[in-house]
Amino acid sequence: MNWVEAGPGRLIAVTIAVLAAAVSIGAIAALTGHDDTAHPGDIAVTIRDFAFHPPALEMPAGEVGLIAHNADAALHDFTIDDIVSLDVPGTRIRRVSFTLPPGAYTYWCTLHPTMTGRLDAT
Ligand SMILES: [Cu+2]
Repeated sequence: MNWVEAGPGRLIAVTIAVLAAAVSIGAIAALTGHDDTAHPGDIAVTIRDFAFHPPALEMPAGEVGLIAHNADAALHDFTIDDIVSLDVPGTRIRRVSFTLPPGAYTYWCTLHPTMTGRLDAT
């Protein structure tokens, strides 16, 4: 009945391997700064079919939290020139915060320049 005795040892080894993998993934996420958790007051943007939804945003100027959900398979980014650029891999959610002075802006995807939107910060 060796398999009975080997059972728990094997389970512990597998558990340790799984925990080590989980710790590694957590460390990578921390190093790369990925944050896909929405914070209260975040502006939400969805990217779908190579377009931003909504195509226009209004928000108070100042510190802005933006959470972008890329529903496409392709990599996109959310860029406001000289202010922010956020890569959003396919099917992923990414969050970024930045300071936005009052004004009218265009946001766009630098990988697909026909993807644009208008943002008014007051
Ligand atoms: Cu794009």
